[in-house]
Amino acid sequence: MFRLMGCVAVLVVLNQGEVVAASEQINITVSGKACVYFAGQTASSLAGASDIFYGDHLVPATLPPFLDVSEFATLSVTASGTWGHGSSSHQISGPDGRGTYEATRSAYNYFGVSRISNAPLNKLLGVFTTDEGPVQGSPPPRLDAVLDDMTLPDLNQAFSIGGNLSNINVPSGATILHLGHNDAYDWANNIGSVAVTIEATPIPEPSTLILLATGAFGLLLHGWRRRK
Ligand SMILES: [Ca+2]
Repeated sequence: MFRLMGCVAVLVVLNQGEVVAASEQINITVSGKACVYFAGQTASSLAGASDIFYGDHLVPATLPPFLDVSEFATLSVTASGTWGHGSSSHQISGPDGRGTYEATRSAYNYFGVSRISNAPLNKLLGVFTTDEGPVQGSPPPRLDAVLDDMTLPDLNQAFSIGGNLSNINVPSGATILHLGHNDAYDWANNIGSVAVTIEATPIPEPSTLILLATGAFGLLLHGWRRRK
């Protein structure tokens, strides 16, 4: 009888182990016009603003596409396609970007997302936020795409993704990932788009953990009965 219970427990462990490991695939199209520094804004956030770097550019097309990450622990991203600037032949590249590093204008600090350092023009970027969005005027410290680990961004820090980045840690409290295109300013004249695929690994649920613990206990009991 105890041996039978042990076997049942093993089956529970295997079954629940599959649930924990199962990832979810999400596909999302990111326009070349998408700006991660506009995460959490609306097209009317700056109606009438006079700053030349963003006053005319916070429009529906430049708001970054986003996805709900509240249920996920890690994300692995791949992306393909081309995007660029202004016309069909101007500064085109894939999501890994091109040329030298492109620094976004400091005026974008206004929105509360810290600007990535040392990422090439056109690189695919992301930023994690809460549902409330970033705090205007208070961006966190900037990440450096060369020196810092891009799989460990904090809330409201733009980070560099490119065409392939695995096991990005969803920071504590994050509910949304926003995606966009690295540019200095003026996202509104950009062209093209990138197709992004995200393999998202769920956060283990407490009920799953309890079942795993129950299964482990069953294994121990099974071993103990066998030795006895
Ligand atoms: Ca541009």
